Amino acid sequence: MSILYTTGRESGAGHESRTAAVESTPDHATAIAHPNIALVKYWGKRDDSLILPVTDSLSMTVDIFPTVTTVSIDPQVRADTVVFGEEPAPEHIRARITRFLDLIREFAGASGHAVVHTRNSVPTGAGLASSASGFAALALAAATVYGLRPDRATLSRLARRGSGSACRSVHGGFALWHAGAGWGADGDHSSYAEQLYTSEFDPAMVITVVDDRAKRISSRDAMHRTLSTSPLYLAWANTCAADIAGIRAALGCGDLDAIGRIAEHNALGMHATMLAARPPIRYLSPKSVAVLDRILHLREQGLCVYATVDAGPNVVALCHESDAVAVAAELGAAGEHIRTFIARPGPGAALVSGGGA
Ligand code: 2P0
Repeated sequence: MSILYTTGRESGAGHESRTAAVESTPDHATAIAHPNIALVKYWGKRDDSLILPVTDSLSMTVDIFPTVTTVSIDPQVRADTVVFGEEPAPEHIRARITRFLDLIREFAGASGHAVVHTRNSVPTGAGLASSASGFAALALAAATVYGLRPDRATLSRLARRGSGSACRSVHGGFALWHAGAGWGADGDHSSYAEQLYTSEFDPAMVITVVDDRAKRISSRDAMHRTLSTSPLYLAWANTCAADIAGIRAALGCGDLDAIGRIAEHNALGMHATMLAARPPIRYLSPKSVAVLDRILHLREQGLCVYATVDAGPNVVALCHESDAVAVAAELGAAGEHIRTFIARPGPGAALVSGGGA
């Protein structure tokens, strides 16, 4: 039996980039999207401005911590306005969102400034990046109010321009981001995520927050430094194609052990590339290592549980859903002030209102 986690229409095609303008365009649209956790990481861009990655990556969209974003066109305002929760967004974020809206407006041949309201449900400082869910929701809501009806591949490409990992949150369940080939328009058209079909199985993730402080170096800067200075970078990047093939095969037969084994070595390999960067980047903390040790210990006791770690100290354990509560209890006891959150495969980006949601 195949499983498809989705709330939206899928398209595997990547080249039908222009989408039909809708006949009647709503004056506002609200979209929801969830974060994703990569099992084969995206680490390194071949083009910074188009956000074209060096390697393919593969992730699971989760069912917790959604972002809900409303975009309204307001002919009265003289610049885009961005509100996070109840507060105006900091200027550098407003500027990044305006650059993204400019892209959407250019793509749609539309004009008019927007008011953007975004609400993240990630608990403050949970250490989970909200840029993936944020730009996936924003891409869908903004495309809709500016009169586009993008298919999933095109929506994924648009979301990628906001933040690379956002192109995977367009899809529910497991998604593969094709790095694509070439540069400029060729690269842009060929770099998008598609949803992967899986056998029936019961994956869960235990998100283990060991440190909720802001990181000292952003993933964008860390990625750049690793690519330009780490002698280990190419060795790691060269392993990603085989890791993707291995996980795709394992998804096809629901082999969580194989998925976890590959995800763990891919993530630790990515951290090794950073440790070898100049100057080095070390996101893993003593508490991260304590959690990694617990995961190893649980595995030695016969549990199917594996680790992945993003660009930060927090560890995500991949396990069977039936083991998740026990795994969370064990990992939560690895040190003081550790919080755990259990996630399952979640849905793709979806319209909540506007555009015939
Ligand atoms: C990932 N990360 O695959 C990897 C693993 C972090 C570690 O995608 O520069 O915030 O906006 O494209 O998407 C974080 O990178 O970076 C990320 P930009 P993004 O999930």
